[in-house]
Amino acid sequence: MTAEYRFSFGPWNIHEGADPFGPPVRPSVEFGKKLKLYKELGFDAVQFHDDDAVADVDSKSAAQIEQECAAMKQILDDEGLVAEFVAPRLWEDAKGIDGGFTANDAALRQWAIDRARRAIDIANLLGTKLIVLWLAREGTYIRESKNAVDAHHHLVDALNQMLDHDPQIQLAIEPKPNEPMDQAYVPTIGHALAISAQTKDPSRVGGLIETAHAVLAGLDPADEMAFALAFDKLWSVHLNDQNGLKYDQDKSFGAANLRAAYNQVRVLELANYAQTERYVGLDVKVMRTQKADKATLHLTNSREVFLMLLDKVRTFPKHIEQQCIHDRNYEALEFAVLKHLMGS
Ligand code: 3MF
Ligand code: MG
Repeated sequence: MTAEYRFSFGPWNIHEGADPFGPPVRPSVEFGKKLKLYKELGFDAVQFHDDDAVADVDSKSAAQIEQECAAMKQILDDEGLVAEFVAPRLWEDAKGIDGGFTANDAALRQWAIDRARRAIDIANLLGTKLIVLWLAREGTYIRESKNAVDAHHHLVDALNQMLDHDPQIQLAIEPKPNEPMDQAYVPTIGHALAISAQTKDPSRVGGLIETAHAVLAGLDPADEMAFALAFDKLWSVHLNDQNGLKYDQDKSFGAANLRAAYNQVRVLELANYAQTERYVGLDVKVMRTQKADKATLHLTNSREVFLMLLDKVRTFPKHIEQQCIHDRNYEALEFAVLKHLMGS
């Protein structure tokens, strides 16, 4: 029996279309309305930032956090949705300006750890064991501004404190090589898993691979996924697409490189990812040009492309693959893949 894939996206994927050069072009959609769209669009799980669940999270008491999360959990239950993960949004807070866990100021490093602990509490209250760490500002604009060796120790220290805070929690690092920083400290899944191995409980520190981030690192997203899958460390994905080395585009899945998208689906399928019951997450931006009433097509299109490519993976003639590999005739194998993808 083939397991079924389940899909998630983050509420930030339905957005107003502002970019660094211009203001919003669509009205904002209220959070509750976004949640109502999930099932309709074919999605089962919500990716949360901590402050999506609890606005202004730093200023709230434990009791307030509990109350607000209970209300959010009730909405999720009513909609038949689950929380996939919670991610501490350190990068939007003024305190995180120099990075959180690797800030030069020890008091700010402590703030980041405290905030991450709150994100763990929120995850528990929303019913998920997964924390995603996109280490947005953990890096530098100029190398001389930090001691990079110390920074890695600070990162391990922060991860250890999160692991201590809750013996069940799992941490998935989402590597990205640049943007907003010139250089990030954890650019690839190799770096993420090396750091995992240095923590007090490597079995609870894994990764999330985003297509665009891998492309920005000059790597193949399917191979990045395979590396994590080989060691049972792929705990989520952010499928999208990226047209070369430029700003982080978060294009619809398959839109820039259909062949690479096919290979991402193929590697997930080869490793029985669906059976792990982890989610196929999307992290896609709608084009700024899109009218408000058609501003969720990037989500449904990405999901549909995934399912169409899944069908391509499952129907690829295995005997041709085996014969070509046996003959070491990869030219023929490549042509067979292209023909299959083009429907002939
Ligand atoms: C940035 C990202 C982020 C993370 C998200 C979850 C806003 O390039 O990909 O999306 O995925 O914050 O940690
Ligand atoms: Mg992402």
